[in-house]
Amino acid sequence: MTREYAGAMAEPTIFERIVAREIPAEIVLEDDEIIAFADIAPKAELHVLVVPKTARYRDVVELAAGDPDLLAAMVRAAKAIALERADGDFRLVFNTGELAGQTVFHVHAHVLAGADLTEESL
Ligand code: D5M
Repeated sequence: MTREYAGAMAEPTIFERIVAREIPAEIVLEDDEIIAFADIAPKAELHVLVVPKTARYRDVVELAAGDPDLLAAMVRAAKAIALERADGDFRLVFNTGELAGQTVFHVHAHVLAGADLTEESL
């Protein structure tokens, strides 16, 4: 896989390795730009990560500045997954920065859905 972002000397993130099929994941949606798979540590009945295949963007702020269409495609993918796998409603979370709990520095959206979401809200 071609490394495209500024930190090309850095180790590939776990998500690049999933895109490259180097490690397994339960993939629920994939197209040319996006892959979506089940979170390994689910925090809701449905917990899927929507991830652009490009590793160019570390977080949603960089993505919004660099490729807003790709950000919009992530939101559309989230809605499609929530419609297919839950009732269509969902929570979209972008942890942005270490102090906000971001652990993987390859932009990703957490799509959370299911009945349990109404028990605890932001
Ligand atoms: O979210 C990073 C998320 O990535 C966190 O919820 C766990 C998840 N994760 C980590 N490794 C894997 C694999 N191998 N498969 C599926 N999900 C994974 P953050 O917002 O950066 O804290």
